[in-house]
Amino acid sequence: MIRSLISEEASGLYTALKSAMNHLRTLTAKFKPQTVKRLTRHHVVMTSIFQTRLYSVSGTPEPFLNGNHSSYLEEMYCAWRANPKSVHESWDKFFQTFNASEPLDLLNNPLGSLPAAAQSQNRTQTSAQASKVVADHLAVQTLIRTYQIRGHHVAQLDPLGILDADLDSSIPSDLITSMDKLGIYGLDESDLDKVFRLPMTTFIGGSESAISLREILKRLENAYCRHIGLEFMFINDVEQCQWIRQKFETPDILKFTNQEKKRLLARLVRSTRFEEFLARKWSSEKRFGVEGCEVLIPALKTIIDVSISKGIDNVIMGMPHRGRLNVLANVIRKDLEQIFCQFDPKLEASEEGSGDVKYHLGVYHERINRTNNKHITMSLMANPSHLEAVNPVVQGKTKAVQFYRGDTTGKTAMSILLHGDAAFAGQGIVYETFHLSDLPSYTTHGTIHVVVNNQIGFTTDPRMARSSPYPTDVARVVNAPIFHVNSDDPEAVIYVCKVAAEWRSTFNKDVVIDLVCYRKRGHNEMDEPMFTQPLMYKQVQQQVPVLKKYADKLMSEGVLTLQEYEEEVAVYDRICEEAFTRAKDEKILEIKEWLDSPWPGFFTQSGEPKSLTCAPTGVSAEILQHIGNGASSVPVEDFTIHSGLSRILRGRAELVKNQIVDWALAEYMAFGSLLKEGIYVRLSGQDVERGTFSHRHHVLHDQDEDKKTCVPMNHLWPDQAPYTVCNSSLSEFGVLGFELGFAMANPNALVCWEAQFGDFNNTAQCILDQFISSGQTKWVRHNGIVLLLPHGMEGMGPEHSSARPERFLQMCNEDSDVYPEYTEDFEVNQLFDCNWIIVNCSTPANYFHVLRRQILLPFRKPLIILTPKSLLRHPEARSHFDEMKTGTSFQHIIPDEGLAAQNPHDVKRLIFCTGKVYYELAKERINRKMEKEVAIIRLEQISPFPFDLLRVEIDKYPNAELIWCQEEHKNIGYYDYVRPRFRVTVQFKRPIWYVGRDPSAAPATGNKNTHLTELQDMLDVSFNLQAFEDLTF
Ligand SMILES: Cc1ncc(C[n+]2csc(CCOP(=O)(O)OP(=O)(O)O)c2C)c(N)n1
Repeated sequence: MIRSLISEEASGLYTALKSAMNHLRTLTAKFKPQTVKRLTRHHVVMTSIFQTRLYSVSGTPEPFLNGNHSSYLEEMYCAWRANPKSVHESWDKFFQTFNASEPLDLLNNPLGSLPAAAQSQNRTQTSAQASKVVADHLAVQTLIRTYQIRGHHVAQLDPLGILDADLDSSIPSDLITSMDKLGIYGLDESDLDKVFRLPMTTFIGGSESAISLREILKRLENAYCRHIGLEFMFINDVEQCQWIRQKFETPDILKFTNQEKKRLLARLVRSTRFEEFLARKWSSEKRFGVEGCEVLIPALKTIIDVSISKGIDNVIMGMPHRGRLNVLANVIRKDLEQIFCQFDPKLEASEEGSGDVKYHLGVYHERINRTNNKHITMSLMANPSHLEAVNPVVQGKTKAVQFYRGDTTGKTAMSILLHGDAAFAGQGIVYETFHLSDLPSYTTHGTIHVVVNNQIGFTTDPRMARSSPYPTDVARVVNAPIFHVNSDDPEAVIYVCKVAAEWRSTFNKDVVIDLVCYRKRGHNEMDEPMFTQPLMYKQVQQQVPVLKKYADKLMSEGVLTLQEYEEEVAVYDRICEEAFTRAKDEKILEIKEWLDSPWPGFFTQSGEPKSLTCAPTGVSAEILQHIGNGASSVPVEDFTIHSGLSRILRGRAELVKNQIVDWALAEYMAFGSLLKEGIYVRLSGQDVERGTFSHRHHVLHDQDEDKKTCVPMNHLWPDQAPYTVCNSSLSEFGVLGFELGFAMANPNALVCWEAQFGDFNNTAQCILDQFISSGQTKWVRHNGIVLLLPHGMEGMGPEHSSARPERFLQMCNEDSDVYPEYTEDFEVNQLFDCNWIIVNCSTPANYFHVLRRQILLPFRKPLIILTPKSLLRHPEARSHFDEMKTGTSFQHIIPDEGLAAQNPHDVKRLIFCTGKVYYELAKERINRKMEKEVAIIRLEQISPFPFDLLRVEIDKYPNAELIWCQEEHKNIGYYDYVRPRFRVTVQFKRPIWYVGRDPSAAPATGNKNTHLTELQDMLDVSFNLQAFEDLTF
């Protein structure tokens, strides 16, 4: 196939050369000689001026005279024009020939035949020789490029020598693995000692610009096919490709000083001996050791050292189980006794935290980096078992750290993410997180990814675990270079890590290091790997540990003596032994020591809230007025907004004039007033800038100029805190995780994530289950993230109706069967004890208050808000400034304030409900003229359950029948949650009847008529005072 391609290409070569030459003549004629000279010096500039597309996708056959070759030709021609002596004499001859042959008629002439226009034998011969030289040069250039693209396929990456890292044992046909393959390029062994001028797109020559083909092959082999496999030619940026080529192709670049070698050995000693120490002391404990990839520790330390030398002083890391203890001990440098004591079964857990330490809790550590003597902060984020789920959380926290220190380019804080090979390939969140990496409001300006590619996932062979050649292919979507490296070559690993850190610092883009290694034991130390991977583990058993291999190497090089090596080992063993002794004195495991994001000054020294009160959340009418004006106007000159939006703003102005707010205005006022108080507000999610329901409009777009936008919220006060509102990528898992991480960095910020529709929260279920609902209990970590989940049965069908409140409620930690003890600070105490707060506000004012309360509380809890859809524009769903003014607060319940409340003894039925259904019930009550007989009470905060307030209301209506009415189906919504709580509230003395839709598997009907019938049925029963007459409870 390739052969036929080449001969086809060869016959077209003259045609292509002729047109290229004609093009060149025209083009260079336009340049002054000076320009030509400059272009030859700056290849990168030149290629962009000539607009050649340099890189094709790896694996596709490249046309022989594609843009790349023609750019080479251009390069040569420009150099020749500037100075004929500057190019090889063969090129000189070639250009003389072509320049002289005017006009050329080479069309349809096969390679090697004579041009019809040739006038003399001499001239013909010269021309033929010159064309051979050109063809050979072009062939060599193709060959170089082939290695750059496909060399990694034959690199020796697997330390076990069993599997191919790309899961493909075939050798690309265009790599020169035997001399006969030179024929593919029209070359043969006789060409091996011919000298070829090297193109600008390679650095294998070092200081030489021309070398023999034999040497070219050797150097390409060294750079691309040994222990490092590089994937970068898919990157659409010439400068970045050149940078990588220069880093890896330059001859002898992989040279280490003796001091560097010794440091590397010392780090390998620590990594290896740490695992061995744990194995000796706790032979029957799971450790998820890093054995088989001990080089991980020196690798991470190199990344950190180099990054620090480039200006980084804050590193935020996320990693799975494998090697976590070793990373804690030897990278983060957590006290060893703190790690060892966790293996003691007698250790008591401290009051807080569920003791999920060894493989999951995070740490935060400030220390001096010994290599640079710089003060640095390192944190490892707490993570659940769910592999890769921590990735977006780490990114969010990193973004926040950068944001709060004004680091807009990621020069001082960065993230490192570790991955397992199976998880990196298999988990979709990896892809979602990569897609955040270059978005303005989400970028952390480059993450260094390190894959511990032990070529197995639990018991699963990689050939059954992925469809891509490498586990890292997902990174190609963001043009991140991927450096595969054989982990048994520590120097190659360290070099790759150094380049990766420099890459991040130079280009502020992601990069992946694939440490191809093995797993010495089973998935954990108790597992038998021979059951499933017998051949692999026969080889593993014969494997010489990397520490021994490297120590032997250094000793054979004379860099190290045996005595020095043994001392290094003994010193570290002693450190471990001493820590082990001290660990025995640790009696209590203080989980607080394992916080990845401490909030200095927010809590007392002992980690308690400074008070257990919450100030009223209202603000002055002037502030409301001011924000209202801001929300109804365009704060900048010469800005043309859409006429429809002008109408909306005029409508808002009218409301504000009358001291009325709708939903959008209430949100504006909550955000705006917090900004005034110096609280940063961030709202992120799909289409949040305008709002899915076109009600928000926080970003105005000029109708005449692209990308000219204005965020009026940022123009409210001169000294206000900044406001970020950002449309996210179409991801829930990734973006919610990101915002959770963002909220972790600082308690004094309101961080909100909005789902497009509430039901989409379930694609982020892992973040909800593993982090948000249980994070504090497992990891002592408070978090005040706010989730806005549009919810409501409005006939839109099963897909857009339910935010699944039942799931959130089911995960609340409150005891449903116990009436809580009432104290003076009951409300705040209840909030303090809960794992998250769930509200369904029925008025804009209450929405305003609950958002503000989130910040005024002396602690942080996640807040889940079921937000409205039709209520956004419902004429009744409005609030007066009076409900938001100074002194007012969030109402946990909204009691009936109408006729029923005036004569409570006459009330026959008391309906409890939450959210939008209130408006349907209230309207129906008016229609039926039952305002005196039926009272309606709205539950605004569903969890924690307002037991005390409800008891007061129930007692107030002694003759009323109690009903829970919800528009959701019986098995969905709130009923299962409220039922037991109502029962304890009434001390099991009165029944509380259910009114609502029947149970259903789908959250809503897709048929509009059925929807309306169901609604009417529900209203009929709600106001049928005989409906439950003969029933007992
Ligand atoms: C999301 C998720 N699914 C399944 C598991 C169960 N599990 C734990 S480790 C593991 C294998 C991981 O393999 P790999 O990513 O290659 O890491 P390694 O253990 O080999 O270091 C699996 C499937 C998990 N922890 N998380």
